[in-house]
Amino acid sequence: MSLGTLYTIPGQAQGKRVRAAAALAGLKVDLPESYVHFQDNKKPEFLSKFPHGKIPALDGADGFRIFETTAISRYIASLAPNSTLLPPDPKVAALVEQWVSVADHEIGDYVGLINQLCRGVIPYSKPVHQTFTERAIRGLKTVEQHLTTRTYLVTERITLADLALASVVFRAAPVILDAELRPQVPNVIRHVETIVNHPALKEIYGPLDFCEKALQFIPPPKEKKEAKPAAEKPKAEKKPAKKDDDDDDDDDLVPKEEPKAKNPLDFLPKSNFNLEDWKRAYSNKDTRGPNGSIEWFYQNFDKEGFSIWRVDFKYNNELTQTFMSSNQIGGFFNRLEASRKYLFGSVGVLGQTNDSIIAGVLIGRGQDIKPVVDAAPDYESYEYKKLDLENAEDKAFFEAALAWDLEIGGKKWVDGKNFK
Ligand SMILES: N[C@@H](CCC(=O)N[C@@H](CS)C(=O)NCC(=O)O)C(=O)O
Repeated sequence: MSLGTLYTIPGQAQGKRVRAAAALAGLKVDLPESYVHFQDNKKPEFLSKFPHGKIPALDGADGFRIFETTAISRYIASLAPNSTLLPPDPKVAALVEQWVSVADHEIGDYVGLINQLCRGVIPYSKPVHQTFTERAIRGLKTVEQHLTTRTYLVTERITLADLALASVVFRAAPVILDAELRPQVPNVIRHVETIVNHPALKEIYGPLDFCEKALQFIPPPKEKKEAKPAAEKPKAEKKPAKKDDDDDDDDDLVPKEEPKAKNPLDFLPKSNFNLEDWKRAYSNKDTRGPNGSIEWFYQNFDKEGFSIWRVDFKYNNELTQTFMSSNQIGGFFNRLEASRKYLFGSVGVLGQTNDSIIAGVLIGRGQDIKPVVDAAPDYESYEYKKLDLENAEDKAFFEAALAWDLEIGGKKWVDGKNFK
């Protein structure tokens, strides 16, 4: 029999912690049949059960309700006294509590705040970002030191402390655990790999998503003032003025472009599709209709030399205000600067505040998008799917993203950006 319904969403690390506790306790929890985050948790039905309006939250089959990750996990562990999750000895149990607290408040809270700073959810401050990073690393190093001589945090078996640490480190992987930091905390990495690969937990966690470089905040680009080529001066921007370019003068925040070695994309066989001409056609012409830029595109496109991709943001459930989602796209495009010669993009925010998604299309040099987009350190925050213009659905998607009238699952395009 099921313990009840656990409100969570598949990618939520805190939800994974609760589900992992249930799996190791030998208890079944159901996930809700339909739950739309940032929508259903704001409804009176949800709030009357869980007044804080956050997930995870457990709606017990016996009528008992509880929210907050730590409390739900602890409740589940206490229902399975024979599991190893919460040892009965008061001192050992207190040590479990100690490491849960270190994971949550000395690492997890800072990782969450760094993520929100970098994604523009909280107004960015470089010193604050640095301070939070230092504090998270201090927490990680304390755990690292402790794990040097131990497999698990408290006993010889997995306790709630291990599940707490693993869910926090799982969440930290794409945010701060980059190629430079990982070798400094090898036992933390070994620990999280042990937990997420445990046969009973593997399906719950899924793969770890370590970053190459820690997540950074890049302010939206300032207006480019330089003159356009005289020969074919583009018409005035046809898209609405963007309201997100901020006035931050701290140039230190913008990574300086290093002179690069020749890009391997330059060695691809020559293509007769001129990306610059396309960018001009797109800027100067109406998008749809006779003599529009889509018509120009089909007349000139070279599918051997270039490929077309659908792009979707992986963390839509973290998006709040649509203008912030738009900043997210602006930041991504800004970080793609080094690929300007190889890339065109039309990406938008679809939906409304607290219920939006980011999706669009890219046209990239070659048949693989990775060498084009990996110029942006956060390129892995997006999913890429190659589109086939012979396929009517893919073609319609491509055209709608170019024309900024794309609609996905009832969510309408509200704001967009072009990478030109
Ligand atoms: N203190 C809570 C935090 C959980 C939390 O932050 N949940 C987020 C999703 S990751 C949420 O439900 N946010 C909805 C909202 O802010 O309205 C816990 O540990 O369970």
